[in-house]
Amino acid sequence: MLICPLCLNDVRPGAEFLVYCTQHPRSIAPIVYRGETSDMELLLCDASPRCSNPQSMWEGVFLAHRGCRARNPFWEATQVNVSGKAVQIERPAGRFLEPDDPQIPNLRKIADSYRNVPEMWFPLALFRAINEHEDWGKMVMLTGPRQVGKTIIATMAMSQSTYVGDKLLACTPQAFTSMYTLDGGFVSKTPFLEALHSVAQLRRGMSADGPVAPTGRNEVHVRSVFMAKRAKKGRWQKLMQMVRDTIDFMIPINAIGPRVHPTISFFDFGGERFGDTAVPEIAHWIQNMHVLAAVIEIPGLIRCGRDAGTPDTDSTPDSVKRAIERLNLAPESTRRCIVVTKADLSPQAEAYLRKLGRAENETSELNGKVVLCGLLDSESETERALLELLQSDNSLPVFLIGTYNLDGSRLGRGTEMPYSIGLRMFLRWVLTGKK
Ligand SMILES: Nc1nc2c(ncn2[C@@H]2O[C@H](COP(=O)(O)OP(=O)(O)OP(=O)(O)O)[C@@H](O)[C@H]2O)c(=O)[nH]1
Ligand SMILES: [Mg+2]
Ligand SMILES: [Zn+2]
Ligand SMILES: [Zn+2]
Repeated sequence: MLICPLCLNDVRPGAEFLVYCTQHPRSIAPIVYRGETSDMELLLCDASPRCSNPQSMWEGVFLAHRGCRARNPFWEATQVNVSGKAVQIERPAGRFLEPDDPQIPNLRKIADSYRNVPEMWFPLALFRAINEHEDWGKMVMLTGPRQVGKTIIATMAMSQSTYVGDKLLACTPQAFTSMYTLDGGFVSKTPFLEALHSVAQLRRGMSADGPVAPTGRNEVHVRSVFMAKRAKKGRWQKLMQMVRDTIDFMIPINAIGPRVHPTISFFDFGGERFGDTAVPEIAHWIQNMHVLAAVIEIPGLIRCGRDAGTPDTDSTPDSVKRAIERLNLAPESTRRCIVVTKADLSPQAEAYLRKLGRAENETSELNGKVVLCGLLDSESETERALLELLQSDNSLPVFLIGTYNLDGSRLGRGTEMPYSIGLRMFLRWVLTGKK
């Protein structure tokens, strides 16, 4: 089953796509999806001689899903208006700023060529990222209550700083974000652009300005990180070559061509969706995922006596309790793990992060599971349950992650960019299944 990366609806037979190629901009008849595997090959530029269909994110084929609920930011009532329309995001005190991202001039150009199309355009690469074989694209569901740090993880996975000096995961991330409101209505313009803006800032080595806004109740952000390979040959390149060889062998005449960049797509839901009422929906989404990451935050663990007396309300659910519930929802085929966020806030976890930061490639001799077990309080019923789960399930890895300098204020300067420790190890496990 294919899904649209913007509205997240199933793409059913009869669904229509518009195709636009940045290298051969001209009118192409809409493509109708018939429900066959080979339909993927229709979603192409039909220029002759054959379009090179570049693997770069900002060139090549873009798609629009007809009837998609995601709106083009340039759409105005009855048609697209690109002239005179600045794409802006609002800042406090009535200020506005224009996000600067390679997606925006592109989107402007495409919108202008199809003035009567209200739907949002997106790169073919993004469509492939969430619809192709899991050898190429991993879909990761980040689950956890509000404010545990899910969005920070998805965002920092797009930051170059996360990969600096890594010899195993040798890559330059390229990022694409999309964002959707699940409960109908149109995607509001600003949250989408806000997401673009924070990633663009990270790409330029600046701190994301202002704290990350809470993900709305009914929103899910899909953030796809494209692991563009670095020039130097390393183990990673060899591994990718192997995968590529296999794919070439399996699909000898593949019009689309093998995808060069492996991807990780994060499905980052607003925390409150994870109240008990959302369980059927979560169970549905987990079926599609390759990886389920149950996110637990350190502040909850180092606060004592929580079980006694403090009711677990939906607005402040215990992240440990939620993690156990969500892990139990995952089907056999979904790989599961625990991610412990804000590890910089506990002395024990901090010490572990510092060791990890010094170790080349954040290797796994350092065991996050041991650290987490040390932090769990066996007096607490919930935490004891997690201890038991960790001890009984050897295949359940634990990743401790800390993100520093989130407000850009460390060292007293406002320009230091945030960086994460521990994230790389998690990403490598997501991609390869190995630590
Ligand atoms: N110190 C520290 N703070 C963090 C870390 N990760 C996240 N935070 C802070 O925790 C808050 C919540 O982070 P988010 O990533 O927005 O949380 P979320 O899980 O996406 O929350 P919702 O979207 O509301 O469900 C923000 O203020 C972050 O700055 C971390 O590793 N260390
Ligand atoms: Mg969020
Ligand atoms: Zn073309
Ligand atoms: Zn759609």
